[in-house]
Amino acid sequence: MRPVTVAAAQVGPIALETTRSATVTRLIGLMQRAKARGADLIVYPELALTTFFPRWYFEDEADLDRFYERQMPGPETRPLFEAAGDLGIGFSIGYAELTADGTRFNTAILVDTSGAIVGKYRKIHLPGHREHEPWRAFQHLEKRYFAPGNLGFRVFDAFGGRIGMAICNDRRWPETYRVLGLQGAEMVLIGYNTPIHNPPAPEHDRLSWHHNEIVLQSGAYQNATFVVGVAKAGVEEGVPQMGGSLIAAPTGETIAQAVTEGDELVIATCDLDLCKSYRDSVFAFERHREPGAYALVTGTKGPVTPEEAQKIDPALARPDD
Ligand code: CDV
Repeated sequence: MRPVTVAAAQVGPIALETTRSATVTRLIGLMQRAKARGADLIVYPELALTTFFPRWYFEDEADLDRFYERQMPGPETRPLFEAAGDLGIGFSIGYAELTADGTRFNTAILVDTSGAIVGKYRKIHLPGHREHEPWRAFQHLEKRYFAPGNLGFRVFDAFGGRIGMAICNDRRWPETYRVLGLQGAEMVLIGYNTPIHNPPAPEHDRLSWHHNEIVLQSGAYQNATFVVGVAKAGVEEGVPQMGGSLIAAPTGETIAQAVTEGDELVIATCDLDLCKSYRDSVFAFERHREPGAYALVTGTKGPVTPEEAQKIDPALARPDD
């Protein structure tokens, strides 16, 4: 057995004016409670240090800067790293990153039980829109405020296993999990901020929890990995965001799930050896995958006509005798 006790630290709303230090103190409280309940690793949501600021249009780029971290740890976040080191617990957290060359990323890091950063991921699938769209009840300006991640989907050997990270909208895309699965990921950590109301498609609203659960479960099952989904939940600055934080096993089952829309620890002890049974049988990639038949997956970004598809994958044009 290779047990890892993981705590999905669902976080309730963070107000616009809440200070970084107040939020870090709150996150440390969750960390202490997780440690008391035996956790080796605590996972915080996407952009966990501030309110979900892409819901506002800021005309002046300078107004944005207060939401971003220029260093990690920085003066206000260092106490989180120190608490982790003192308690001997690892963590993963999402935050807005502003690099030295001025690039903005939606980032997550993995920190080991000594308080050292051992992995970084920058969000690749950025949802929403780039321009101000006043008709919406609220904005979702991730495409404006972040560049697409440039680190790919990497795995990190830590906590006695192989860990991958993804962020929010990434969880809806099978490619995310498959790229991590092909590198042997045994646990994928995914923080999210998901408004229940989807302005361009309000007919999806009632299905938010269903969609969350099916993508996390299928990502886990189809790639023989645990998946930890962690929400920033509740009504934040007037916008209801879904909770539903959960831990899915390689069986495809949810083994622990939040019951509130506020601060809540969702904890499970995950035996990473459970991944092996699926990876050695139905999802033994090296025996059963047929990448030669998947040319369209990387050969086009959007839908193509059947004729265009044949140019990308000549097998689609072959006479069927
Ligand atoms: N933060 C996100 O990436 N949110 C998206 C919403 C906008 C659909 C999500 O996929 O949950």
